[in-house]
Amino acid sequence: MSIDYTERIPNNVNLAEDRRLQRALESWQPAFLQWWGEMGPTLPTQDVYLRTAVAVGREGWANFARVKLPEYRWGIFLAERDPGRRIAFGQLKGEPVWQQIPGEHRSSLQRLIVVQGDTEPASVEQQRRLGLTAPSLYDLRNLFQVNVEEGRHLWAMVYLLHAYFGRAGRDEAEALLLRNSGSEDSPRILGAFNEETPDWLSFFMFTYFTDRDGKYQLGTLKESAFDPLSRTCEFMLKEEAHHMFVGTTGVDRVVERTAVLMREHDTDDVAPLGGIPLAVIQKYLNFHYSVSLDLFGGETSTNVANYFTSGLKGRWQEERRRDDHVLTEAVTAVEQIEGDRIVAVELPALTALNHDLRTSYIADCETGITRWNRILASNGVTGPQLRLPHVGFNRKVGMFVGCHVTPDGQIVDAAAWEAGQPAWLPTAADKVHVESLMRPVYEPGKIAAWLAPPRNGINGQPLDYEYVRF
Ligand code: BYC
Repeated sequence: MSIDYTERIPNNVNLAEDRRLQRALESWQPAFLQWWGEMGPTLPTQDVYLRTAVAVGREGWANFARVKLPEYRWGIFLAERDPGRRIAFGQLKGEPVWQQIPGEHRSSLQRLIVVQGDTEPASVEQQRRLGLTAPSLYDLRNLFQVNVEEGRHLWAMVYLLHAYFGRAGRDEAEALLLRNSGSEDSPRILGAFNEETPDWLSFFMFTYFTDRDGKYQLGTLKESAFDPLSRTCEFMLKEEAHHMFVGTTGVDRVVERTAVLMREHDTDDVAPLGGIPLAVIQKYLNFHYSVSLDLFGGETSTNVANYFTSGLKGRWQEERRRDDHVLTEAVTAVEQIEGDRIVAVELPALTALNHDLRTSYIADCETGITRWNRILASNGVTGPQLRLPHVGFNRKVGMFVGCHVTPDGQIVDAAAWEAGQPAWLPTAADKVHVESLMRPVYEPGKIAAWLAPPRNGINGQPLDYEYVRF
């Protein structure tokens, strides 16, 4: 299914055949562009070497070209429709998927789409000033790639709101541009999207941990009985892979540089040498991991049980699971707090689906840890290792709220928590040091000294390619 680029809004949904919808979206478009101008990247550029989706199939789905950022062709792209697709889980398992929304599921689906949609512009807002301090043109280009695609993911959700939710959907689409990350009066909906991303270490951690929540949440929405949502998320996931690549390889490069400095100078204190100490990397990791765990909601949730039972939101890789896909009888082990201990108890699997998704996410996060520790080892750093903190550490959502859990998983009192914090979460001094390293490096082929160069360029281009022109 090709994408029509002759339209004002590029799309593969035959927008031209639905004049009302087309007009509605065309009237949202200037508001989006105004939002991009005010809340998008602050660094002025001439053009950027960007990937743009041109088809939704497996092969050759995107092309690369120099693009003026505000002229990026944001559009509406859904994965191809499978006419035989059936609901894979819940009470309606085996029935054909929906092309329209059953009235009784309207408000729940709208809520899910709004929550998903809200995160996309939020991340662009969080990252808007990073262009001023990029460690290379390669990294700067990657930042802008992530930003334009998050903008496109906003378009994806806005399309669904306009096409399927009438007046209420149009109002929600407007509101997505009115809430802002960190705003006192109208913040973004989910906690992690109101945190700052003030430096590139935070950006790499965000794209590793928070974008990975996006992967898992989109994976569950891809299972939805509401077929247009499923198809939208399927295509978003394709774009999302690069965002996590930016995070994974970004942290790789920071860890590699730190390890080299540690070995060459035989010290853990690489800060005076212009590196980021491993302990500081660990603290940033602790922070981003814990706020990202909050994005999975409570360990037990009747919301999620209802979403599953009614077919709105499935599980990660639903169709690969070897069970009845209905789960009315199933139980699962979930951590609970018992006095000053954390123990596992059996709970109905249906209400523990957020926990189920979070478990898959945590296993995926572990792959980064293994990778980074391998980089440390291969550079001769055998002592300290990176690790994920305990799931109860620093939590603001779910059963660990109000409970002081150390990265090791010990429940401690408020005084011990206060005393331990400087060793567990970035301190003001850590942030000042990281901030002091954030100086833009905009000469083609040059890289800031606090991280290693990337292994390869983008789309086969050399590392000294002029990825961004001013
Ligand atoms: N902050 O029943 P519960 C991405 C609310 S990231 C604030 O446990 P549920 C991306 C919750 O809404 C993926 N509030 O929650 C990444 C509920 O409120 P109501 C984004 C929170 O519904 C990087 C109440 O607490 N997509 O794509 O089972 C860059 C009770 O909670 C939070 C989605 O999240 C929080 N962290 O699950 C760009 C998918 N957590 O309804 C993009 C859509 C919970 O009682 N969203 N609450 O007023 C969902 O599936 C669910 O809404 C959640 C929560 C998983 C978020």
